[in-house]
Amino acid sequence: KARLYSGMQPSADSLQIGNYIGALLQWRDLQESYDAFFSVVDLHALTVPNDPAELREKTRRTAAQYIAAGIEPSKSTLYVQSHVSAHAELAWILSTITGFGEAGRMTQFKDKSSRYGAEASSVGLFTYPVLMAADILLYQTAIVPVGDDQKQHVELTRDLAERFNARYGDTFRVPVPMIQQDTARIYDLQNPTSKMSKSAESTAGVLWLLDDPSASAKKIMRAVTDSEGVVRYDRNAKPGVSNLLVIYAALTGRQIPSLEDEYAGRGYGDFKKGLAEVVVNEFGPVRERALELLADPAELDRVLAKNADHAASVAEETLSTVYDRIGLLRRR
Ligand code: AQP
Repeated sequence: KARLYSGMQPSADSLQIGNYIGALLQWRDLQESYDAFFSVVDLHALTVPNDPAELREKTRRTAAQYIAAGIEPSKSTLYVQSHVSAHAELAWILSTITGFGEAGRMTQFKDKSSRYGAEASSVGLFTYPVLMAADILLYQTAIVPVGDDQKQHVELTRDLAERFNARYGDTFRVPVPMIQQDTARIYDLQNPTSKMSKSAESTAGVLWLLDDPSASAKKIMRAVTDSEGVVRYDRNAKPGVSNLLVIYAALTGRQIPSLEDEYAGRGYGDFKKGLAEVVVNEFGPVRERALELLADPAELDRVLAKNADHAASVAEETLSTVYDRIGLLRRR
């Protein structure tokens, strides 16, 4: 089976529905046909300020939500990034072959650093894509499922792999991004032209996986729409309604035209009620399972440790080859 790698940052207590539809649902299917590695990328989360106790809690919660959403730790390698020290080690090596200008062209850094200001932005935020390249290359990954916004980082990963291979001999597999379709992208319910995000400034338009079902239903009922009153998909003219249609279709496996037919001649109220029911039914069991897993943190930690052992054994093999190729003297 070909290798696949993906991860998510533990940047909130709960994942949001965009993470669920855009990542977890796809990962769940992909784990059947790939040798999949799914990481909770806690080292990446350190690139913005964090409270230590909260970070630990968010890391466990993120892992629990992976499992609750159907990632099976007996089938996929589900682990915490910092449990495998090779990530940080390879990131250092790769940073020495990354150009300063090259890293400076990453648009995510430009966006985030302008949000925090140059003085408040860390060097870690700048080298974030290099750590991501290490994550991917350590596992000789063939496929990287990511959102459109991460495409540039995977391109950099490919460039670094090719550069290293050319300089030191064939070492890394050059990975290919698997870009999620536009219909897998979910927007903020209150601001339907910007991507729904765990770290959004206002959470009024964010649907949390672990929220109380009635809170999610309320947010859907209050979602921004338009004055046309017709349930139809038009991403430009009707971003709010289109976003709700995409969520509805993704969670039910139905096609958008069939939903448009079902709600033809009915108001947005009916449509939102229908969607709220779908979301509550989908999230209910996921939430319950996640809370169950979190009630026994020792068992969850045991599962994560076992998976980290497997990840480490694969990663260390790559790292060891890298150290040899670049001429580090091995300790005897
Ligand atoms: N709105 C979204 N629609 C579809 N997919 C999404 N993803 C995130 N938001 C949406 C996918 O979820 C995974 C999470 O990646 P991440 O945790 O590294 O961070 P992100 O992409 O930046 O996600 P967030 O929720 O917006 O987190 P913060 O606020 O921490 O930056 C990725 O596969 C992403 O495509």
